[in-house]
Amino acid sequence: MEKEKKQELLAFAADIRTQVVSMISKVGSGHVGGSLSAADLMACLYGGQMCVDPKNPRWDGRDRIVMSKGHAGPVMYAALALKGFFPMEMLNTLNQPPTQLPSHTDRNRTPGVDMTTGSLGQGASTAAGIALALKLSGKEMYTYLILGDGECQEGQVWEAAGFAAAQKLNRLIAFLDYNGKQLDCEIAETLGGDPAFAQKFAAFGWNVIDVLQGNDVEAIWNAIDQAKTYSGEKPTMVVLHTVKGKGWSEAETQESCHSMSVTVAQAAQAAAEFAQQKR
Ligand SMILES: Cc1ncc(C[n+]2csc(CCOP(=O)(O)OP(=O)(O)O)c2C)c(N)n1
Ligand SMILES: [Mg+2]
Repeated sequence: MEKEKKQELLAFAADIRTQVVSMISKVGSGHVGGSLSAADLMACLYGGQMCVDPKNPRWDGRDRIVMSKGHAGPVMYAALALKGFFPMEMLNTLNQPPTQLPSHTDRNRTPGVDMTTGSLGQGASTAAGIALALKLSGKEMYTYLILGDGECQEGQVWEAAGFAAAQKLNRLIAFLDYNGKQLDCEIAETLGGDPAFAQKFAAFGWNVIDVLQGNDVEAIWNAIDQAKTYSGEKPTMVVLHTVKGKGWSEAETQESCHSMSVTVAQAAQAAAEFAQQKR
């Protein structure tokens, strides 16, 4: 990756993180952890990998995106606002009715959001449906799906995984935000050890790319390139080994940063930390 491109993505990821914590501080609390763990992925998707038009969010030729872990709405809103889908000031309205930015992503409210999510597991099925519809129409666009690791305890994820493989949805590119934590405990605790996500998706007939540095923009970018150059018929799962709350020491070190209260003063302190991460 060119040095300038990496620099640009690092800056974008830091700006996304700054906006996530800032918007949550305006409402007082929210889903910090799972938003920050996915910030680098958002930077890569909206920083060039995904084909979208901020001035025409429903453009038919766009790639589609389903944030199945819908509670991470803030990280998507930050990326969308920074890309110009809507004014930055709108971020201050997060989760305060009649906002266009509900805590969980909603396709009927927010420009750039393709699917309503929040009930974990459902986005896997809707993304498979979107990818199938595009394929049946002979269209070349990609469908991107973002899943949580706790979310993968929903049986629906595996129903969709089998369906997507059976339908040969090779333009469905999914990401598993494997941050090791769910709402109130560790994944290993719930599943009794190593959940072996890469092996499980491979067994369900997916092309799997395991990214050990799941918060490294260059590693994520390269994985997406690899997914796009894959010429087989399988859907692709990119397993991103991430850190919940990544980038903000206060969140990373909390016992649970899944949903946490954030003051305006804390947001300013977090912004200073993120500013250091721009290079
Ligand atoms: C069907 C369903 N059950 C429970 C919840 C409540 N819930 C919201 S987030 C969450 C934990 C999700 O953990 P994970 O998928 O690992 O997300 P992340 O760590 O990325 O925040 C739970 C249980 C929900 N939204 N939907
Ligand atoms: Mg998790």
